[in-house]
Amino acid sequence: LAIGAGLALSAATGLSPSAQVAAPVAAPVVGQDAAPAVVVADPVIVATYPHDSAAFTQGLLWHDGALYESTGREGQSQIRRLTLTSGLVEASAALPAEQFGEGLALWGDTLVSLTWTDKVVHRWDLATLAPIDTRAFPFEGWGLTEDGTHLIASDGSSTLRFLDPETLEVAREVVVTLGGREVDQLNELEFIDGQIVANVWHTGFLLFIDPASGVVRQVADLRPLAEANRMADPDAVLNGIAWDADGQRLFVTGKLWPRLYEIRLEPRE
Ligand code: DDQ
Ligand code: CA
Repeated sequence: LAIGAGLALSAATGLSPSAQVAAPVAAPVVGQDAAPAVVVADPVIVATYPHDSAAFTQGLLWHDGALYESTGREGQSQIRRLTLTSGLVEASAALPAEQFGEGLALWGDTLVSLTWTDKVVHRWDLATLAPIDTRAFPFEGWGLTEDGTHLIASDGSSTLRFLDPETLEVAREVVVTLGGREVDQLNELEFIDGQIVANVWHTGFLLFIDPASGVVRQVADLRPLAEANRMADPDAVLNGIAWDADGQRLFVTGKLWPRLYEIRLEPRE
């Protein structure tokens, strides 16, 4: 039984989910003794950078001194290389106009990108962004990342799929739970220090997920950033997590947000 992300978040953390999502108070769950503790963390802004406020951000990653971003919406879906400090698009490639771009991951010297409901996955040359090939994919595409062995994909449900990077076959699946309840609407992903980090669609929360069990160990409350970037367009939500492993820098942004942040997380007292 998948219940709303908001319910699971509020039950497990005592946090109301979001200004944008109703905050029902979940009934106490019986037999929660086994439910693991969830750490709540708050962001400290280390740096603020410009971000293209026309970019409907669907995927974000850092590699070798640059940000790579995939954008969505039909007719506006692109793969982009960005300069961090200026936010400028240094190179870009367009998806077919009828397609809706989604998650983005790096595999070798290729970028792999999902589409929402177009049932295809694209590969792009990392250096030139030239298209390499397009393969069939049976699932909705939301977020994408990789753990060095598999691609990891979300589809808006509580299930994450580990995919063979060459064949796209499903090697295994994990169901994400928070305080013993399934949490769905998992969207953009990033693999950070052995954990899968996901933002939950239409909330200001990041979940830090144990890839073996699906259990959420930490929730980062980025609602202040979401609030600071709230637009008239209700689709302008937190979406975009990138990790610079060498520099140990965490970047976040959102769809249509004019800003991209480097943040550090501090456990709440
Ligand atoms: N997703 O990225 C969460 C998978 C989809 C976002 C879609 C938001 C705009 C939907 C507009 C749909 C019009 C048919
Ligand atoms: Ca990412």
